[in-house]
Amino acid sequence: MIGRVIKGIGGFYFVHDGNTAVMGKARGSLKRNKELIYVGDIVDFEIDENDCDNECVINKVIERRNFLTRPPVSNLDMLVVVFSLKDPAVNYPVIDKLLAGCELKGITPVICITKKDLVSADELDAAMEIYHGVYPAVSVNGNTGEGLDELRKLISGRNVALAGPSGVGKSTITNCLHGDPEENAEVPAATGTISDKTGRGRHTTRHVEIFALDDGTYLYDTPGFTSLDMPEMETVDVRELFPEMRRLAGECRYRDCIHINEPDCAVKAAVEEGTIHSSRYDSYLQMIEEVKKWKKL
Ligand SMILES: Nc1nc2c(ncn2[C@@H]2O[C@H](COP(=O)(O)OP(=O)(O)OP(=O)(O)O)[C@@H](O)[C@H]2O)c(=O)[nH]1
Ligand SMILES: [Mg+2]
Ligand SMILES: [Zn+2]
Repeated sequence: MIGRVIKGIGGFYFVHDGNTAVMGKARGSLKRNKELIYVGDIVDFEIDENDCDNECVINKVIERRNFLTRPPVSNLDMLVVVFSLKDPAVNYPVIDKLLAGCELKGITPVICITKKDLVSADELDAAMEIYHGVYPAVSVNGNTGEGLDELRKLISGRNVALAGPSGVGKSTITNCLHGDPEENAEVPAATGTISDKTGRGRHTTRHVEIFALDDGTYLYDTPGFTSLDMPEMETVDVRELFPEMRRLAGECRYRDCIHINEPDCAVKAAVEEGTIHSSRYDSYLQMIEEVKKWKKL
């Protein structure tokens, strides 16, 4: 049988076959080869007839489409980059780096701004404007459920994870989206409160767990991760990770233009005109600086 690993705890895995989850373990040969099983893996498994608890044995991991190491998840096709503008405040370079990581991994990003109840309509509009025409963006109130239908539509049928800083409301959204926890035979994702002293959330979600929604969406709830592993790269590679810059490829005077000090640069012109948002350009400059630093090490 073919199923998806939706949770792993201490050598035990929960495999979802499209209807229900069964608990199981890896076949000895997998363990001997030190083959890892990631949450998100599609696996070949069978029910262990000798086991009265109807546990299963995982025979084989089907080839992964992609995987992340922190957190260890596989086969994502979409990432919802979640952040709030207040409690906690947004750090755009961190968000943009996460978006750039998606570009590298071939994962489609979607932006979800939470806690819209804590800021003015103008503040929210200004934030949405940054990603307008670059990535789909929704704003939600996790407590009332406002905006969640729009998010539901965007992620429908996808293997999707929520990423973003701690305390922004990822688990709150996950709980709203997966609705009936009984059906998943799992407890709802833990939510926590922002610690008053630091203004940062406590990391209440400590492991990765996938919730199967009834529209075919596989929703991954993860600890608050804010970055994806970035490989070493050249400064000219960074521009490829910003879709709004990629679109202007070939329009600068120099083909290897990195859009900083070169004359006749289409990107700098777009930033001045406002068709590329200055916040995105600032994040780009920061990433270029980081790449230069790595190269000096
Ligand atoms: N005012 C307001 N509070 C919210 C909203 N969404 C979530 N919260 C609150 O924010 C706090 C943190 O929410 P969580 O869902 O635990 O955050 P998280 O992103 O899962 O955090 P980690 O698991 O630490 O990564 C909780 O107290 C929620 O009730 C919202 O839209 N508005
Ligand atoms: Mg959480
Ligand atoms: Zn340029």
